[in-house]
Amino acid sequence: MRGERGVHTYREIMGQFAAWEATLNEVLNQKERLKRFLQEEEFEEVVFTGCGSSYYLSLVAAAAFPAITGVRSSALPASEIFLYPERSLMHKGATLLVAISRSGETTETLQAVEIFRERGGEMVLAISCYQESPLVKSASFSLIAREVREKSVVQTGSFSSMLLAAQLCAAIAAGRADYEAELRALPAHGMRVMEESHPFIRRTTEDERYTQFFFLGSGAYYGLACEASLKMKEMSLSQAEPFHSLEFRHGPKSMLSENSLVIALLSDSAMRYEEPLLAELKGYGGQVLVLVESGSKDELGGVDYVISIHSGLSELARGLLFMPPLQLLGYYRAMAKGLNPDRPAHLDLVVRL
Ligand code: F1P
Repeated sequence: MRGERGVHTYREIMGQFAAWEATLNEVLNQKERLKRFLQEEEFEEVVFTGCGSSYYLSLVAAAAFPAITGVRSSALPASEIFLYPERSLMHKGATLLVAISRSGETTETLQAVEIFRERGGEMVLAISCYQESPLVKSASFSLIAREVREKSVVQTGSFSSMLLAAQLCAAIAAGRADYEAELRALPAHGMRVMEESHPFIRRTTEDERYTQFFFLGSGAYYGLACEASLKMKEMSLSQAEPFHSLEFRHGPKSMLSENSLVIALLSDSAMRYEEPLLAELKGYGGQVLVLVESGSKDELGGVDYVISIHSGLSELARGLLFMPPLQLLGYYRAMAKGLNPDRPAHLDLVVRL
């Protein structure tokens, strides 16, 4: 599969808004069936699992699900579930396992489902892009982002579309029509945010001074920071690390230099604490880029760059809008370094053990 560098990744990043629209229709068409499935068994907790990007998606979903549904949730890499089942699956019978995998073929995720069932677990919800995959075949119910057929090894539109499916699932489980309406508005907002931020992202990422990237987020935005950091790593082979925002003070800030770009995803809940942190980081020589609902550089502690998304949506609905610009950040850094973001070094489309 040769060709121009990055064509697939670029197409998949830019095409994801149509995929979101299709995913919304796909899930909402099954709303009544999904509701019945979720009401079949009284589950007391939800465990989200996956590998790589799909694990980071699990982190976002597990942080958002309790806030929407009131049900306790956690996220674990699939390998941790099958290696340490006694610690990971403590509430036999009362757990909903949500297994997430673009391919539906990743061995660790399949093994996590197997061990869950062996230990008496019954409810498995699969979120994937492929109906005919082994994961979907083994699940009790599935949500498929079937428009997504990525050719790039790196997950972009698949991540955001499957995350949207997970968020819709929370809205449906809780009967939250208000949250569902917010999610329906995302494709239009996504396209607008992308149009507004694209030239800026391209310019910033071509700046060769930046060799080190730190991604900060708290709550549900931490998983997004992890995924954005992984995009930067995989595509551009740059040093990139995610942190819970306030954890950055506890050691990692020592690594800041004039070659660092800190990318902070600000949330309403944590902003009061995150703003002073950004002002502090400015003093250590790095540059700071903030993604936020709205705010100016001065209002945000004198940071260097701001992407304001002006969505009018709640914190948990709007997080998804940060992802396309953050994916582009990795893409353009890779292009500027002469790399091919479609095919990261040593990485395969599916990891089979
Ligand atoms: C998980 C994953 C991807 C990554 C690469 C290797 O895949 O880690 O996130 O981009 O393709 O596998 P999946 O289980 O979501 O298909």
